[in-house]
Amino acid sequence: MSPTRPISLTRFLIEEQRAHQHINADLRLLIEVVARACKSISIAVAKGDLGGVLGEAGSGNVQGEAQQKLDVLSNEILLEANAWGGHLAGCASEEMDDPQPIPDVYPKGNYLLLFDPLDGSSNIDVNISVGTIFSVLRCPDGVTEPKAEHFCQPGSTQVAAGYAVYGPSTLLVLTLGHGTHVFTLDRELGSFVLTRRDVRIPAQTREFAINMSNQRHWEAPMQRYIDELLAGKSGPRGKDFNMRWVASMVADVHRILTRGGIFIYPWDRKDASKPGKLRLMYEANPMAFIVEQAGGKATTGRGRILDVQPTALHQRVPVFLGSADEVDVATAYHRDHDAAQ
Ligand code: P6P
Repeated sequence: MSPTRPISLTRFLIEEQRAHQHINADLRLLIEVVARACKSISIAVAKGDLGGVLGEAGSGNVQGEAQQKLDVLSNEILLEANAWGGHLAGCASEEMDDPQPIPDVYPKGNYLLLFDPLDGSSNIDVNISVGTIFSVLRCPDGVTEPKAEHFCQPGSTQVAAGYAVYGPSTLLVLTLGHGTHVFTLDRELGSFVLTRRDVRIPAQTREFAINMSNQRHWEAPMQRYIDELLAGKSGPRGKDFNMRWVASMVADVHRILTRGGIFIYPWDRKDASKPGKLRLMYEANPMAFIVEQAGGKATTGRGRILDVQPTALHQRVPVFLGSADEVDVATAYHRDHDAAQ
């Protein structure tokens, strides 16, 4: 019997469109356009020094971070790819202060696309995996020039979300609300091929991901939670834990999607004015959607991330996501602490 032919992203999306009414041709086109843009970004990232695009761009973004040349290039690739298709009303990006409307010369669609074009870009110059994160929302009826407030919808309203991870292989991880699926870029074919359908995150784990250098700045329940992980089998958790921290959210989340774990970026006093480091609209929300569709959980330490009502396009939140049982344990430390106040 001949081996089953690999399922391309295009075939997968057509089959999903047949199976689920809310997946229409415009959404299918949107995902294919974003996937094609991620292929172009993968090629640019893989050139490294040979591409002349390493190092800083000499500009800063709305986050106050120095932009890498590849941040700016990746942002431009995504904007140009999505301008002409007629599927979008507008885009918002970590790299742009304000949303970008679709140019008037092109038809406008009913979707809003938000992205972090190159997450973890501070890792590029040291050749560590980076990625692109994206989120898809519906544009409110009658809005043709979407403003920031039109993007500020709870993560539970997302119609699709995904990330590309530019690692030893380039992967596209995607959810349209019916499971989380992994596609691997076949560089000979030049297309993404389905390699894992309906991924499930193990409910329990012995692995946590956090930047321990911030420990002295955390709230008391966070200190206690991590202390008890570090106490291992002789402590209250009764088992030893391992730690990983890549400092590329896409890489850390993909590891957790693959073998379980908990990823935490909690609030800390380093910059007490900010509610967290990671951005809600184009980091936390898409990753939360992907993780929940794979059977995991995602909270702010006090509530479900997808239920947060956004108040600003670039707002930040604390993030606890991954193996459902471990996220419940970590969140309970915070809720118990709050209840005792
Ligand atoms: P730190 C990358 O800048 C990022 O936004 C995420 O990809 C990553 O998880 C986090 O910040 C790393 O933060 O403080 O460890 O450098």
